[in-house]
Amino acid sequence: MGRMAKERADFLVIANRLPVDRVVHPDGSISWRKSPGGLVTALEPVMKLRGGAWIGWHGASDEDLSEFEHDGLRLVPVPLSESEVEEYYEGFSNATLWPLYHDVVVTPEYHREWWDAYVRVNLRFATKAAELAAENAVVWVQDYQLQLVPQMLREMRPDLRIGFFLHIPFPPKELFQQLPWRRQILEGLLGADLVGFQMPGGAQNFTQLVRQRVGHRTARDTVFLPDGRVVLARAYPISIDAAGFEQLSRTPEVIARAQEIRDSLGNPRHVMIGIDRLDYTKGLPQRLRAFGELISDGTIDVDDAVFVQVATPSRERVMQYRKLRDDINQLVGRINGDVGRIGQQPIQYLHASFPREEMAAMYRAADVMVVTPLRDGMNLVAKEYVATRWDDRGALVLSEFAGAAAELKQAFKVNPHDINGMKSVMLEAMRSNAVDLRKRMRALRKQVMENDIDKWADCFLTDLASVGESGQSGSDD
Ligand code: GDG
Repeated sequence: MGRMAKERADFLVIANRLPVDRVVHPDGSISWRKSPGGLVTALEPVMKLRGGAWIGWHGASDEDLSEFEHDGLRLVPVPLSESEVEEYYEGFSNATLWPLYHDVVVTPEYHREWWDAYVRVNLRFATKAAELAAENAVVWVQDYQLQLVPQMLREMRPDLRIGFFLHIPFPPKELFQQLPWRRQILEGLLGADLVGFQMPGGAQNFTQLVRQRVGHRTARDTVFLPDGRVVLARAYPISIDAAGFEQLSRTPEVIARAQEIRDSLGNPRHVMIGIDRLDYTKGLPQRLRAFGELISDGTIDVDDAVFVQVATPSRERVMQYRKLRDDINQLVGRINGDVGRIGQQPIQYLHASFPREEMAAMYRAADVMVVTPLRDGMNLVAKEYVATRWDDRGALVLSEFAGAAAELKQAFKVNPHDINGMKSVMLEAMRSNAVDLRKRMRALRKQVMENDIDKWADCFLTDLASVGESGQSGSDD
């Protein structure tokens, strides 16, 4: 085989970001570090297992890098200009689509220049993939930033098998229809052979919109295109490398560090922990208010409980995220000021990101893990917590509005909009007896350990390989 042919890939993942962040050391040298966030957590083990190449932006603007290897992964950077970062990434992706797809938790902004940049950048990703993909390769496009890529790529390379997976919720039609470019997005996604969603509801929203807005015939999870091609729309609830996470949490270093964390908190009766990207979808203010009120109204004593909230810095140049950061600072300051005592800050707030080992130690240190998004595609933090509880101890408080709630049935469920409800469920989780907690945790662990990320990828890729084969053409709904 010639050199060119060898460089082409049979399996390609395309995501907005490469799975690494650049670190500049004091001596000026640079290295790359795995970046936090759900998509990376999920796909990194898949890529390590299957090989192939990962196409994505490397995180800095106005810089054209050639491909490189990191930790066994073949990484292919796509450049973005400063204005594209503003208009395609911070603008259309994170100030239009992100809030629209998360139930308009904040108001989405619609700007035509942002859309133009979104089209331009999607075309750049598609072109790069078209160059790199071997004949008949499998290309797996990821997430809301790249919804036009499937169609663009199919036009350039009809030989490819194209899958798409949306990591965030796909909204109901009442919301999606706000989008001035709704039809283009639907048609963009229909370029894929298989469109994957976290939840069955997302897949149904999509096929319904395709029927109504694009006018294609659909039957259950199948869309029939006029040219005879079929597209499947199905749910694949994403997961984690559950065994790997459990293994990490069993190491003597992590176990010792978990104890050290509890000691440094003064060994209170209840250690509650929240870990999230600092995002307005994650319901941080609501849970901190609920916890603060439990102390201020005397239900729990400030000596008995500590809430550690880790908020990983995220999208810091987007206005809504800066505002959220200020709001949380203020809220934490107010609660600690109102109910704290000397040496007793009931909320320990950390605006920082941590290595995986430290995350595992925090999960091990938490009696109660509090996960209360207002809307979340899945939520991997909830699953990671469960994976580290190999002694069947600990309690998970989980929002009904996280995709994970459908699978993690034995969690303590909350409606994050209902502060009183949240207070009583948090209290129930704190006060439950060991037998009840163990029963719940066993069931949660069975679910998470049996449905890991390998299974998720296998299901998706097996279905992707078989789209269009006989047996899938159903009748009209
Ligand atoms: C999107 C969807 C969906 C966080 N801080 C640090 C860190 N993390 C890791 C966690 C976890 C991941 O980031 C966060 O994943 P989530 O699923 O909770 O949330 P999103 O980032 O919003 O992910 C979500 C996901 O995609 C996958 O499809 O579940 O619904 O919104 O793995 O551990 N990791 C490290 N340091 C940190 O400080 N090392």
